Amino acid sequence: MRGKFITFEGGEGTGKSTQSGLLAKRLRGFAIGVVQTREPGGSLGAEIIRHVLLSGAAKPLGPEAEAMLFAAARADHIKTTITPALERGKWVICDRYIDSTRVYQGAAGNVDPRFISGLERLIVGDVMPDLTLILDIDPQIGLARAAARRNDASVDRFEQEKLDFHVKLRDAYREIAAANPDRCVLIDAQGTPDVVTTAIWKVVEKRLAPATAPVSLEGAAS
Ligand code: Z5A
Repeated sequence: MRGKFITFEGGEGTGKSTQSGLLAKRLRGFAIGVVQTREPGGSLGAEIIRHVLLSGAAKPLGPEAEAMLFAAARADHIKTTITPALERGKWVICDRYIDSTRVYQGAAGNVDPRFISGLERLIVGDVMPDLTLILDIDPQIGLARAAARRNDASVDRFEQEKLDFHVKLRDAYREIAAANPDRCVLIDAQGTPDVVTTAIWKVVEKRLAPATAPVSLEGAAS
């Protein structure tokens, strides 16, 4: 039986990585096999492309080219990580996926939505998330969290963008949540990590019923 596919989305510092890890741990407690992954990245080829994108090396090529590079990374990630895991009955938790392209390259980067949806049709097909948790936060708080975590390390390609770019991201994520209520749930990410974890768990329990999932024969730790 195919596993479930959960994606986390949101702007900078919303707590996606923190909450992905906590959800993976909780699901493993139900003997569900979980693969925790991220985009861009999550496979050998995609991690190479991640470096090109986040270093800013591809920025001069323009947002369409960046969208194609994110799509190329996604193609490898789907083929080598996501699909095989789902077919083995694992639950896949992915930090960012298609909505990041829609929002960063589309809404904030002004790439034509037809271009984005064309790439999506070609690359993603029916490998769509069962549930997308969109962590929502005032961008100033998110950027401050990301800066505090980074300490003195240099900012990446997208963290360098100005505040109005991050406000556009938030608005676009909210629009996606409103337009796709069957797949997406907006989560208030401003509370403490515990409060956010509780809100997420309520949604996962209600929508995906992990307590009734088949026990993984391959072991829950993988
Ligand atoms: N991108 C794109 O443009 N197009 C695409 O198609 C895809 C991606 C797939 C990937 O960056 C970049 O690629 C991303 C979009 C673009 N833009 N940027 N920059 P990344 O993978 O390096 O990082 P990220 O995805 O943006 O994550 P993040 O912003 O760095 O963080 P986060 O995962 O959302 O949050 P976190 O690491 O869990 O938490 C951040 C800090 O806050 C940390 O110190 C936590 O301990 C703290 N934290 C977490 N939760 C809380 C709460 N609730 N309260 C207080 N503090 C908290």
